[in-house]
Amino acid sequence: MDIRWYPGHMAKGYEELDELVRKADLVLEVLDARLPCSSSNQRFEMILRNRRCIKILNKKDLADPMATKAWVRFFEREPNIRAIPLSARLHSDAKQLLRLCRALVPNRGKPGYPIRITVAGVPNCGKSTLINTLSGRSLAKVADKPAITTSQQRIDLKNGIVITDTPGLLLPEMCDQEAAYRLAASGAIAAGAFDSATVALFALEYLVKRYPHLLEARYASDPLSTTPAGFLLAVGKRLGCISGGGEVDLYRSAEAFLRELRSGKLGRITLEAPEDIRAEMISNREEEE
Ligand SMILES: Nc1nc2c(ncn2[C@@H]2O[C@H](COP(=O)(O)OP(=O)(O)OP(=O)(O)O)[C@@H](O)[C@H]2O)c(=O)[nH]1
Ligand SMILES: [Mg+2]
Repeated sequence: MDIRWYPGHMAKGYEELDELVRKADLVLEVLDARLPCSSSNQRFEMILRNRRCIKILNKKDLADPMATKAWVRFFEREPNIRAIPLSARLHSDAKQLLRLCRALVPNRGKPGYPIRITVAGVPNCGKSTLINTLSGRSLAKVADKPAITTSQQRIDLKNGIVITDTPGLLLPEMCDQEAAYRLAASGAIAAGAFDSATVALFALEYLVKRYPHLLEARYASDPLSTTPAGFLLAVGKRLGCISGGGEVDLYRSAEAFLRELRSGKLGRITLEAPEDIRAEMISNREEEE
């Protein structure tokens, strides 16, 4: 079953974002550093037009540092694109971001002429957390669940910057289902909108190839667990997801695994590398031909 999740506030969210961006001096496009391509929203390109934009690779503390470096190089090959890795909860990172914002909009940030910043991104990527850290107060609602912010919130940082939080937005139709699986694995899609076992097995297939040592270190009770399904069983045994009949409960195991993956229990993991995306694009093109 394909993943599709487009709650009512999102259509309105696009219209309001379009209006907001027209008046913005700078847009912060927040991506998830663990899936920088899959967490990019193609509709933003149209909405942003030629607005000045910084791509923020947030949750860098959860992502593989080597992969994050590769993604920054990948994005910055395009002229005029700035990409910076960040942990939205860190004040030092937020301060550095503020300096960059001021440098990019030197003609504003004076009394009566604030720098107007819009923050946009997919759900649960850390937009509201970033705004709270920038303001030094908990003004925006934050939770580890997608679609917490459902309408815009304008916040005056009282330092010559006015910043607007926006709802996380996804595409109405998710044509790229591999991207949808990564978004689901990261926590950007509501729990009821996808099958946990399918998404867990999809993530495990990648981890078996890229990060087998992390899987083995956390779950390998059985040295034969080298397949995604084998690891899911090992997860169930390790975390005690056992049904009444004494068998491993695969659905509970999948949910427990996704919780561990999202919270960084396995270690720092990135779910896609620039070369994977290039390979996927080539194979999709070949399938279409
Ligand atoms: N580890 C880690 N967690 C983060 C980071 N930034 C945000 N989070 C967590 O991610 C979850 C979602 O954060 P929010 O700020 O609510 O995300 P959002 O983009 O505003 O989400 P929506 O309002 O649903 O669009 C929360 O549990 C945050 O604590 C980060 O840099 N590192
Ligand atoms: Mg929010």
